[in-house]
Amino acid sequence: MINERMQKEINEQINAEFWSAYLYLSMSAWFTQKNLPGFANWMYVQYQEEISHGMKMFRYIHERGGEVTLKPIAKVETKWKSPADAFKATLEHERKVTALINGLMDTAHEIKDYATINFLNWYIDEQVEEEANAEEILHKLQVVEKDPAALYALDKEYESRVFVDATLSAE
Ligand code: OFO
Repeated sequence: MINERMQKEINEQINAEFWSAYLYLSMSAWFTQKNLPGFANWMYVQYQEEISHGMKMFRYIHERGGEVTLKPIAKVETKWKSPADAFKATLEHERKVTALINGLMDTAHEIKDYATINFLNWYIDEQVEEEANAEEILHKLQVVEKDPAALYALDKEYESRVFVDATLSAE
């Protein structure tokens, strides 16, 4: 049976993951409207990943005999000043998510919930990747920003990104 405080905090994180999904879906729409289908695809895959991050927690709570409580999803931004601005917001958001995951890990250690420590290790690794990906694309965008031909060439690179379902990966 999962500890009540841990359950509450993971439920809050499910909401944060679904909010992230909503944010990236909004960015995907914005990139589509800007005629940048590669970045729109990258953000759509990111949306799918965030749903799977939330679902991985959803399943974990049930596996531990707990209760999932879904909360309302707060509104998200719908416009950004530039592609680089959208990725700057992505990086800032992922840094916040890293801090949230670290907070969950602090609780798991405090209450000696070893199963949840193990479970959360996957998210600790994932956040390293999430921040690195956003940072790399932001740097590339800052270089090409004033060169439309280079921006379209970069956009092409992200057309091939595909979704990997986190709920299927080992914990
Ligand atoms: Fe779930 O990793 Fe991004 O937010």
